[in-house]
Amino acid sequence: MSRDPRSVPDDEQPPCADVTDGLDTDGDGDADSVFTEHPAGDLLLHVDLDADGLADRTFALRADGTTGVRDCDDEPPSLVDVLLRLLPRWP
Ligand SMILES: [Ca+2]
Ligand SMILES: [Ca+2]
Repeated sequence: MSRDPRSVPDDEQPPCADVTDGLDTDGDGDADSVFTEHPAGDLLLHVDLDADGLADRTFALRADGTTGVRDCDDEPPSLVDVLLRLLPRWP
């Protein structure tokens, strides 16, 4: 069952997705991008630009065929948050 894309507000800021289980698009060995689906049916690509494990920018391919880019507006993570996210990747 699909939802009408018009029923979901467009001005919702995308969450800062955790990308540590995502794709390594630049081959440096660290995951940096993850795909999610918005309830309206949009396909979202969350990209971590500063390698802290949290997405900084979200690219949207919307159900109506349009595209968009948004920055994540959550508070920056604390040093402890970053270290806890990166710890599982420590050799
Ligand atoms: Ca990478
Ligand atoms: Ca980041």
